[in-house]
Amino acid sequence: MSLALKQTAASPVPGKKSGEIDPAAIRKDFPVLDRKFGGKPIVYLDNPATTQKPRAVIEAITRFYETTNANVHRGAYRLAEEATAAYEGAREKVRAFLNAATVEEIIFTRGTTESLNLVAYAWGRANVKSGDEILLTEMEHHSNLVPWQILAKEKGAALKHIPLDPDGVLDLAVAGKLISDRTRLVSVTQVSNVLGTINPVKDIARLAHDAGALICVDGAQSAPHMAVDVRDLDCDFFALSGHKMCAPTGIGALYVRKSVLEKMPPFHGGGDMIRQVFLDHATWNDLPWKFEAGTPDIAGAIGLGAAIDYLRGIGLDRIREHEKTLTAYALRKLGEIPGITLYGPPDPSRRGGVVSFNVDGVHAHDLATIVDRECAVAIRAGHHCAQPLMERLKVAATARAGFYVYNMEADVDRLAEGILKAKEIFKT
Ligand code: 7TS
Repeated sequence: MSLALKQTAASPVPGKKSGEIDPAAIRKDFPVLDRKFGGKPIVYLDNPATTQKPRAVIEAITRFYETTNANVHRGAYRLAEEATAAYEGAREKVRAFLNAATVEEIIFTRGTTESLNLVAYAWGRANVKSGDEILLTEMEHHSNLVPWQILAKEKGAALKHIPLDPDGVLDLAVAGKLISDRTRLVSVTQVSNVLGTINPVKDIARLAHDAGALICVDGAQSAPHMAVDVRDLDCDFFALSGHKMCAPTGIGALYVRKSVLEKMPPFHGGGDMIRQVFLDHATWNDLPWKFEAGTPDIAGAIGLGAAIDYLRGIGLDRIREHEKTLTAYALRKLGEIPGITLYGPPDPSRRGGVVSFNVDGVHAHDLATIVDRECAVAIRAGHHCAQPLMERLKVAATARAGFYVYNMEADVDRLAEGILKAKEIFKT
């Protein structure tokens, strides 16, 4: 039975916070999902790359430009005061979304990549020295690998990596051995964008802190899909991208524990991040603005605030449950296809809504092209910006489907149909 049909008199409407969500109703909130290709409504499964935007977010951005547009933190006039209040209001929404203690701990960035680079540059340059170690994992996205490689090279520090077991789960026994008094930072993704693995960040944070190291969490694939509580996780840094959680591209956030942030030098220099500037030196603005040089993406931040309202309106726990059910269905349904290899933990409760796969005799890129052309299904194929993980899996590429609030079992069925079509074309 498709999830869309599970809506009964007792079932909640999308805005209510208990029970199953109704993806067919939610789908109507997303104008782009009205698009048809070859007469078929698009099935959008490239959500780990970026999600679609609900009308509420699009309208919040339009409303800002139509009614409130002005630069922030500088105007004496009412329009600018309103723009500043809307921008800072969005920061409060991010704080509440992550359950951070104070808005001083929330820095707006362009996304996860910039957030992690901020940590590597501002915190890393001040705190990592020759002989120190940074501990990562074998499943990281390039944006949680390359900034640390640059830092380690500059400082003469060493990088270590927590290995994966054959199911694509981090080996914590080895992690415990890799952490030492030389470890300055452990930086790990909460959910893998390829394997879907949910990592035990809280346990890793404890290991890191016990060794006197800090922990940085790449939340690009977790924050959109499950409730995140940075205080419960006890992490020092948490990075997210707005565009993967219904907000526009170009906006994201970085949470930094206040006691850590207070000791960090700035990232970028320029307007807004200063208190006073002299010809030869400057003093810094209060937190968090010390870390936000120049005119920020004001409309983007407001869009992110609207996206958070939208997601919290549905309920993050319900989103997680929906994706767990859908992932279990996808693992079953796709698993029936002869010649398919599914990657990541077999247990759906240990993974987010991401399913990577390969089919014998069909290259992942051909699969992605055929499921689109034949069935209007949008999936990604490639290395997913995780080349070391591809190396570990001994593949050049995978095809990947990733689910969100508007996906349903019928979408998985259409994907399976497309894969069978590809097998037919390639005669495998
Ligand atoms: N970390 C993880 C785990 C990611 O999945 C991504 C993007 C990033 C960081 C970078 O995010 P950005 O918003 O700064 O680009 N992942 C993907 C993906 O899987 N396909 O396209 C982008």
